[in-house]
Amino acid sequence: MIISKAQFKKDFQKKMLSLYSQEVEDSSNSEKYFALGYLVKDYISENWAKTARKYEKYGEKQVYYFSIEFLLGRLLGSNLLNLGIRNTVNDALTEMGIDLNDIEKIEVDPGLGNGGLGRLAACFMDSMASNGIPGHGNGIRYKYGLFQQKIVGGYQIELPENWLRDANVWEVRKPDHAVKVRFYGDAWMKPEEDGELTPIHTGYQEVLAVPYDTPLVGYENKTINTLRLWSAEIDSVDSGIPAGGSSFRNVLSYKREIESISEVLYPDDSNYEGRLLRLKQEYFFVSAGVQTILKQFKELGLPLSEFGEKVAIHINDTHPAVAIPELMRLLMDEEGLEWEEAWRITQATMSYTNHTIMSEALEKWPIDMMKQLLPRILLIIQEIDRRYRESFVLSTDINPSVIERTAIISDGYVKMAHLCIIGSHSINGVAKLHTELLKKQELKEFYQLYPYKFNNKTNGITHRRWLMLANPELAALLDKTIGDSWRRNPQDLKLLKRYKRDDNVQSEIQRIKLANKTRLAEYIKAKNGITVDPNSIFDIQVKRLHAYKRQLLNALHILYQYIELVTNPEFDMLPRTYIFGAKAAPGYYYAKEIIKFINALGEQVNNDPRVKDKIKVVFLENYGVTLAEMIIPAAEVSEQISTTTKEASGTSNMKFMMNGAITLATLDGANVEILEEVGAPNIVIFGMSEQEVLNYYRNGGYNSRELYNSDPRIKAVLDSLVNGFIKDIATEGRDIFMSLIDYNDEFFVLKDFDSYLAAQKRLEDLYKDRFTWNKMAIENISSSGVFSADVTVKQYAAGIWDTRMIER
Ligand code: BZD
Repeated sequence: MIISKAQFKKDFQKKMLSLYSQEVEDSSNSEKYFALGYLVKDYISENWAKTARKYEKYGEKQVYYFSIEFLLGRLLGSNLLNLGIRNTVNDALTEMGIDLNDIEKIEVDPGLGNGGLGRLAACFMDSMASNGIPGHGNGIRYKYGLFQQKIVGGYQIELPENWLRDANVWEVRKPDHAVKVRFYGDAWMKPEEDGELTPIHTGYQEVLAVPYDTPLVGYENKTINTLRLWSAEIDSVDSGIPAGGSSFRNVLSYKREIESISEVLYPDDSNYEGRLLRLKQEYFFVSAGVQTILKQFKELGLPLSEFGEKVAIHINDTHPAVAIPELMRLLMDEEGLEWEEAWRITQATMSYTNHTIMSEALEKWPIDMMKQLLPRILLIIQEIDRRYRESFVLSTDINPSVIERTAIISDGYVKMAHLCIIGSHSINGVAKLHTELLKKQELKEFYQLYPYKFNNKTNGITHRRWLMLANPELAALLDKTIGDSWRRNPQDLKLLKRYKRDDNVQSEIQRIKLANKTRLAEYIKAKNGITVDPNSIFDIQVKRLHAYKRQLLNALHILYQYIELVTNPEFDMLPRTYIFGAKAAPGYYYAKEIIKFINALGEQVNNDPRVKDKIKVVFLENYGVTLAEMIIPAAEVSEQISTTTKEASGTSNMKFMMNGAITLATLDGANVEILEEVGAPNIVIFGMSEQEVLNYYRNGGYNSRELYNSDPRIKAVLDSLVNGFIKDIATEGRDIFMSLIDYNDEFFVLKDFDSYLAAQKRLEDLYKDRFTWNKMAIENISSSGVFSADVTVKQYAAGIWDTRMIER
């Protein structure tokens, strides 16, 4: 959109008056944020309505991305950017004596996701809108996002994340579009006189699902898609009140029960009640979404048989898997279709992405739980399962044990990944290696049955948030050097390659990195009270804390350097600042112990005069999207050190690369493709190969105690965990020691230790030669374009959803 500074100023002043009855000069930063936010939403509104009409007019196929998480990050900055008015607004505000950055900081970062999966959904939303793909999100409007993390005495403490305390300027509540979702009751098939069976569902509880819509603004293309998040509300006091009647107390507790459905992201699932609530959440947003999509489709006046040509529903991991039986239910019970036709439409509509091969993360629900909560849905799943099994009756080349293992219902559980594979036309992994592992290991039998359903879609990130917004100085340098076509076509970043030896560009890259490091150093000083030298190497690992991601390997290497520094007069190293950011799941005890270990290590190293400031260890609390936007542009080393085969893709690896960090990596997930793109001289690879890891797992692991006894470095490091050398980790040190030695080092931390040390040394040698290092940084930036989510969503659109892009 185009707007003059003068017009904007007028609009802003008017908005301030209408909202707060006061002048801009007299307003607080918070008031300025809300006035600006509501004004930007007004700017968005016109094209929001138009986009919907345009899609309708051209009869465009619509994609609905169903995800239990959307980790959007702050929206003021990205909306201004995508509307194309960020510079104008910034200049106008500056003239009014206002700093846009100060205002942007007021916005709460809505933490409606755990990590990579939720952030991927958000990147895809941005990229779909920016490429004119009619793609909308469907999820839950949690009242509380992922917990806020505080570090107290080195330990993680969790506090509620009340992100809605102040108004959310971006959402629009649409009570008139509310729908009802049914839980509990009894369901059965009633035989009719004509021999037909009619589905009956009685005694259910009805929950009102109220949608809140958030605009998803495309980059300078007038496209505004919609993220629809559902909130659970009590319908009317006489619907479904439990036995005991509608006394005030009963109504209140009933209201609380209903509202708890959209209360918190990922409730504790270590007990039965928690798990039941999770299943409720899944069906809640899925049913509301599918009902609405079907209703909108019917308004087009087309026959239901064409549903799959006009609608694609994408199932982001198995959490929305009940979309499959839910669409079947609506098509049969509400629309009167026969099973076969409903099934054809459902398969044509649904597609599924798998995000993990970790078997403990694969969802399965006890049949009894499903029977209690979703009786009609269970009947449909049982019928899908029965027909699946029956479809093999005549085939002689399929082993019955294969059918048993791939069935949806077995051992008393409903297996959600199996439901997704059987009920969808497409299943994809999120990086080449991950997809290959699905095909040859985890889902091998399904791959043999349905090879045509399997495909790879390597993850991507939006270069608008992760480069343009997070690193404006680098973005400006790119514009100046190679023109600004990369903004629309991120693969044009490769034009920068020509400048990898250019003195000017090299020194600019280095200057910008230093500026970003300095900014982060100031933040660290303010937050953690630690002084770090912006001229030291900034070595960063930020991601969820999980044993397979191996923050422990990083920490043990720091401990190794520390021991060397204080015991070996010969040892020398370049000064390095190790930065961590990681939340541990509240019930994940071991992960929390590693957080404590890192903090204790930092406390000691940072304050030991013998270290002479060669090492600083910083743990930044409450890692999330907003913090990532400051941390990632300041990184020089990107730690991507998961146990090979365990990280499905990773996406922070792509963000770091795009910002000129050098990746220190195992050949896991998308690191493999990063290596392919950037070339071996521009990345530092270490660790076991996929084959070695798989072989060890097949043979029950390796002998870590032997390694401990034979490698003096490992022995010194591990002993210092338990002999009091590192203070204040008596319990944690012992538990970590035991996990590595007594429990045989499940994630090969020690097995990869030697190789990791050597890689760290190579990295340091490379850093000593600034010309080489800057050249590597430039190679990384210029090779990162293929990891733009724009590329990824276009592959989904062409290969899975069969959607067109609308002309900009
Ligand atoms: O998904 C992550 C994978 O671990 C990454 O390798 C990958 O890059 C991203 C995106 O594909 N998985 C998750 O983030 N998973 C979850 O957050 C999650 C949430 C709820 C329940 C189970 C898993």
